Amino acid sequence: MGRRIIVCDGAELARLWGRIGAADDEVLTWIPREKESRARPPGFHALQQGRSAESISRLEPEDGDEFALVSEDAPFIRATISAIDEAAPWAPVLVLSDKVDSDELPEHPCLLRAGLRSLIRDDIDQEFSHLANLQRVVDLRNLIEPLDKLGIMLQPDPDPDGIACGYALRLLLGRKRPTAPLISFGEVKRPENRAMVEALGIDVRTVTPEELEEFDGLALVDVQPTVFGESPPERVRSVDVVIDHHPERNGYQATIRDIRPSYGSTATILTEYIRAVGMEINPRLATALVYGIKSDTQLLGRETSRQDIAAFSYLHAFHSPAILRRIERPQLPSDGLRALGRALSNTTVEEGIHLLVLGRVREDVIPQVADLGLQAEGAEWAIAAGIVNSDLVFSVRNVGHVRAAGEVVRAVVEGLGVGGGHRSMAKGIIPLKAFREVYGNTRRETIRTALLDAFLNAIQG
Ligand SMILES: [Mn+2]
Repeated sequence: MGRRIIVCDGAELARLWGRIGAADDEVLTWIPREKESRARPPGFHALQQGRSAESISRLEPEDGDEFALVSEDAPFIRATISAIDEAAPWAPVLVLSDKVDSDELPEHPCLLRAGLRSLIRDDIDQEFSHLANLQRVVDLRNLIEPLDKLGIMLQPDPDPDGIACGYALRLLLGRKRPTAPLISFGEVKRPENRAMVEALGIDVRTVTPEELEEFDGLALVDVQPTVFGESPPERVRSVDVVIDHHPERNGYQATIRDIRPSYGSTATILTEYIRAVGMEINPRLATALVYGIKSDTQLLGRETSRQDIAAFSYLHAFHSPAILRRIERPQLPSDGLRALGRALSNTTVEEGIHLLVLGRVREDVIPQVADLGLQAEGAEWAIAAGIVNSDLVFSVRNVGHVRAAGEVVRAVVEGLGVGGGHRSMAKGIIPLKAFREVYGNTRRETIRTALLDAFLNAIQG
């Protein structure tokens, strides 16, 4: 290991370096400026020959040593770099300066520039942001502490962001399920979201507006009361806490509100809380929050803020890849696999469309088969269709540079059922009754022909 040789331009910058706290293994030197009369900075060794190769040679640089130049003066930096190059031609150089930009520096095979005070400033700003989050948690804990029973309320049909945040808030408040249950006006419906609550062992209770009376306080996460309709139940119009990233709404009271519309997920806010209090983060919690951020930002895609990315990378070290895989790739039941086998046995990709018709299956099999279908050679679109209860349900995937999947699905289901989605993922539902009225029956071959035609038209239209 080589040494770090710090070369400061003048006594003032040397003293600044000393005040920041020099590392033990650093060789501290300074080059006195002209007419500099103040005393030698403590701990620093003066380079009496100034910015010359002789000065640097006196330090007996060896292979492996690294240099840092601390200066706000471009000519000083250029002269000193050339002195270092002469005395130690292989040495890497870090220039620390707020005023001198990279384009004022000479060509050099191994040179980096960074700010000096601005670098410290960024760290300090970061700490103040942790402090603001800590203050939020202190306020939250003080407010909730006296309440016997807190309802942590999620939106109806709770999504991964909401579920993760509810779980995180409960742990932050040091509560357990009986004194702070996760509640919602509607149940967790989507198969992916059910896979999440099952894999993580999180319980979300469905409540009626009347049942809210049993709670001494309400905290809403990833939702604001206005979501509950034009005239939300009386009890949710005045709540204790709202933590959300959707645009701020009026028309309700909240003692503590923390709403950050620039964030891609509420899980990012909860992660900042956890980080600020230095709470231990277990793999289940980290996985829940990682999945919440991923699903709300469509895998850190558009509408992702730098805070979302910071939270994601913080959590990533703690999450469980095994649990995450179970959520994202739920287990396929045997009959689902057999249905897939039959559909694959005579599969073809026609005009870039890979359509797999499964027959009657469990609903969560369908999106997984659609994911798989897109891997077929030549496929730009994959559609997996199956019968669930009295509906024809289909999931759609595409490679991303074609027409938006959501639009295509809306065109396909028009007048027949419901559907929608994003650019590369979508879902449609057509009641079997409506399908039969148009196409005569619901045999596999009929579904296949009908969907293929409808998709060809919608994609080309
Ligand atoms: Mn959200």
